[in-house]
Amino acid sequence: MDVDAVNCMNYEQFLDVFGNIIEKCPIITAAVWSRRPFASFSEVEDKVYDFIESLPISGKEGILRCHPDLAGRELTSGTLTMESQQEQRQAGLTSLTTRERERLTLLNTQYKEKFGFPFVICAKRSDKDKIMEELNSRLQNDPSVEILKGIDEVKKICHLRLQDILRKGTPLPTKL
Ligand code: 2AL
Repeated sequence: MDVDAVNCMNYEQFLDVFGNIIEKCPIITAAVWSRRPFASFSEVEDKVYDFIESLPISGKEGILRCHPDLAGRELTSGTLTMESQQEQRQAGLTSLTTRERERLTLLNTQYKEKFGFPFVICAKRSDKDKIMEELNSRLQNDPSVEILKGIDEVKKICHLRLQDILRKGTPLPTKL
């Protein structure tokens, strides 16, 4: 997909393709659509990050809260978004032993109790052992550090989702 195809998209088409580049935050995609035309595909990504950076702390926390737990209830019940399902599977979270799942659930709960938002990490750049290790270590951080770390991970997730869209391509929108 080249940037001309992106610039030709109407709002609904843009939302269809890019609506979940930040998990369950289509408002970000909706805001970025107003920043077109984009000079390149990577400018779409830059505008997403500009928008996130412009948010107050409460907005950044809100983005983190939109993320599902790793190996949480939604994974078990099959209600994750398609992207999240694929990411969690690739990190090996669909094949945890009972003991591993219980440990991750306990750490996730402790993290949420301390910070008030879920632990977020780019699952595709990790695996179940690294996730467990990182969760244990990040639990010791101050809340201000964890917001920054969490948002950094959100950007990594967004980058890979955009790469996926770019790789798969999308049919050229037909003009209405
Ligand atoms: C996720 C998710 O759903 N995909 C990913 O890479 N990370 N969730 C999370 N809490 O880190």
